[in-house]
Amino acid sequence: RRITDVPPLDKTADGLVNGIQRHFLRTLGQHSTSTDYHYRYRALAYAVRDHLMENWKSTKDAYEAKDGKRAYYLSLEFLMGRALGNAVLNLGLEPQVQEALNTLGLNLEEKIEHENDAGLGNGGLGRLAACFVDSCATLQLPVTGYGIRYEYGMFRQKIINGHQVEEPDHWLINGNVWEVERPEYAQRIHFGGRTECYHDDSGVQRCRWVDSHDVIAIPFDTPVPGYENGTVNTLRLWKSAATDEFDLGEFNAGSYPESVAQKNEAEHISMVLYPNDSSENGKELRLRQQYFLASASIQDVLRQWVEHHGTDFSQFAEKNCFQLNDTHPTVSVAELMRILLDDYRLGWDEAWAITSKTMAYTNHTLLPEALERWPVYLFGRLLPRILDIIYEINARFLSEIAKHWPGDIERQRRMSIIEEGDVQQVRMAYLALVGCFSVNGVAQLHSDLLVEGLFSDFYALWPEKFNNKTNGVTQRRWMAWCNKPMSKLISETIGEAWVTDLDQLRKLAPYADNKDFRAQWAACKRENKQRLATVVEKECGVTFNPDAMFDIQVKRIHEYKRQLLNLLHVIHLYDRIKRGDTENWTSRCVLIGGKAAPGYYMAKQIIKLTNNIADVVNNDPEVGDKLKVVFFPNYRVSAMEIIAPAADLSEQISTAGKEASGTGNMKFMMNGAMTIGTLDGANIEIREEVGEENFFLFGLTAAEVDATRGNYDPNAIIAADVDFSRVMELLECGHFSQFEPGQFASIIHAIRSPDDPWLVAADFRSYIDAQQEAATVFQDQDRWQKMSVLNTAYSGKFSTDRTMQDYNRDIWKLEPIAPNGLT
Ligand code: DL6
Repeated sequence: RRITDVPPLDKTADGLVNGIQRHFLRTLGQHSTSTDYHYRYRALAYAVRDHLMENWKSTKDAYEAKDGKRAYYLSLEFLMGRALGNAVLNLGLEPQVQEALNTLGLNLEEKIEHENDAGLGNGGLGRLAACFVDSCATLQLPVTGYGIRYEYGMFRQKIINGHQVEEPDHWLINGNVWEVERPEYAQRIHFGGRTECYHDDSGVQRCRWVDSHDVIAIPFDTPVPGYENGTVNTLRLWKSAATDEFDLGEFNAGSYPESVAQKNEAEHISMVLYPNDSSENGKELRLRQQYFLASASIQDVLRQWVEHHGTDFSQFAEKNCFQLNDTHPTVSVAELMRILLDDYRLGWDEAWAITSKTMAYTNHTLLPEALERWPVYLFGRLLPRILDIIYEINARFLSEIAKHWPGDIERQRRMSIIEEGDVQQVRMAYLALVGCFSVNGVAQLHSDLLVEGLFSDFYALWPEKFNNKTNGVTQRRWMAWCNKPMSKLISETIGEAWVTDLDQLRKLAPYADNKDFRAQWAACKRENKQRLATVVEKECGVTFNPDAMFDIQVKRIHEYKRQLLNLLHVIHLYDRIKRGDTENWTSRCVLIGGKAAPGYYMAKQIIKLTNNIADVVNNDPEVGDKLKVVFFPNYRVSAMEIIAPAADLSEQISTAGKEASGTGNMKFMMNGAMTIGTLDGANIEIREEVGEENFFLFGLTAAEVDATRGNYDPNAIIAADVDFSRVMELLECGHFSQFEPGQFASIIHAIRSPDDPWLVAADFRSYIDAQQEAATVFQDQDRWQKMSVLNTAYSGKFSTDRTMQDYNRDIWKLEPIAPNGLT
């Protein structure tokens, strides 16, 4: 018998019971009296994972047999969240798992709580990557995700005396059932050293990287299951390790710290995720992480290529595509060049033709501080050979510019990959623009603003490179899994096809006029609100009334996202209650959640202000149920699975032109929340899809925001608006900082500053009015529920299945491949 001759798995509840018992006893060594519930979770997870393993293997075999084109999604972040529920859903095993757990006296929801979120991302960009790999598996596209296996993910947020306190997130502490180590595919990564030039056997001058201090990259693979289709794709995450575990000489000589110094330094690379979502501070370790990911992943792809095709790279570009998630992995452009030139001895032109047909770049932000630049001296010290190659790419590029725009020195300076100045810098976005055949933004407005502004010089040169790919989210996690009551109602009403074809939801639209359906819809929403209320009570000690409007803003805390504007509205409502202006009052429960970058003072002040306002409002008997406010601590993927289905009102209130797309906005819409928002990012497309009558619009447009600069007088705006003046008075008299005088001085100053880039005051009045309109409509529950149904019905565009089809049609051009005998 062969080692692979394993009897088929039993998919029945009984089979699962056997699997759980077997893993509990034989894999984990537990016995019946063991009360450590974590082991019960793991036994269940192993039993479910068993059902993925064979499909994983058949998927790989099918991809190899087909030898078709492959794509690789390179990202410093994959915010995967929990895996168990997603696997159960995608395998179609939920009824059997429920039954098996009943038999064993266990409960699925409870077990799921034992899994730590894989929080290997900051926010939207990382979660997008997770939704992308999910959709690729469902579409049976041969796409591999490549990232870093951070030992510590996004920090855990505690709130102490209203302040954010960060704690390390050791998510791997109890082991990780979902990963498989693949030491046989480890790669060696160079750092430091120098470039040496020499003549090869044919007398051609070549270069190589010598005297480097190397690190080993060890891959850990996570299965990514498609929805009931037999496909299981791979997310390959790299862990760093030393080339030598320790220096035995040093150890024998009695100096233990020195003996493990190299090991420690190497392991630092994959130790912790950088918790900054929009500004990188030129940290050396971050550049190490970026190169580590790029080099390990590209070497891995080339290893597979050479295994199957030898060193003939003539077809490489036709069969491979790297999608670079933001500027973070764009050093890949130079790394692929290096390997082709130095290791496989291709000529420059040949290597460049391959590289520039293989690399594609996605931009995720217009904020200038998020466009990474690295000091040349740092680059040269850490990656000397890579810097040589970037210089050469730049020299050739600048001569192209000179030919295209003769004599235009200013343009050459503007477009150069190397920025001149006191400290020369490598502009990573420009390296991507020069080296990639495709450059996309993540919503239509964002893509338009990129070519009109930030990248206009490059657009003038290569208009054909630029395209838009509006983001999405996966409806499997963000509806089918997290919103069971609504999913059930939808499937009973229009069938189940929406799970893999979200446009099907349009069939719900006529039901918006059906009173019975609306009542059922409202009942689902209420159940979800009750579930969130229970969590809020536990986490924040505040009682949310499920009949009130749940008004929610969850996302990273950043000034451009304008949580502050939300707070000004809350203060306004509080002021109205205190003044007795409560006729036809709509009760609200306001929930704000999100993490602030640890070094971002203003963001942390916004958290503190939220908590202080919440203290005053929630403890005032005169306010009672009319208004409740909480700051939801440690916002993360698994929290959003409870929050999104419960929202009535989705706050998408960034300064127009600043939010590239947003994806939380899509999750809320899909779950039947109404958006209150500016014309920013994907809000514009959400409004187009659902119709302007089902969206609460306010605020300046991106063009008006630009026109307001230099011509902005917030103090005059405040003085001319009685409500606004009263709000500022409450803030300024210390009403929310009774025992902390001056606590919010910087916030007050920011609102009143003519230089406030986020124009909070400019949008105050139209925001308050839009909020009032939302409150009025909420009182007409018939109308509200109708709008809610329509929001879900028209959310089909915002599935990552559509986004991935767009990437595939325009950029990757892959053929779907079904594993043998399975569809
Ligand atoms: O594309 C995913 C996501 C967008 O939805 C957000 O609008 C955008 O802010 C975010 N961008 C980043 C990049 N920041 N940095 N660096 O996180 O991407």
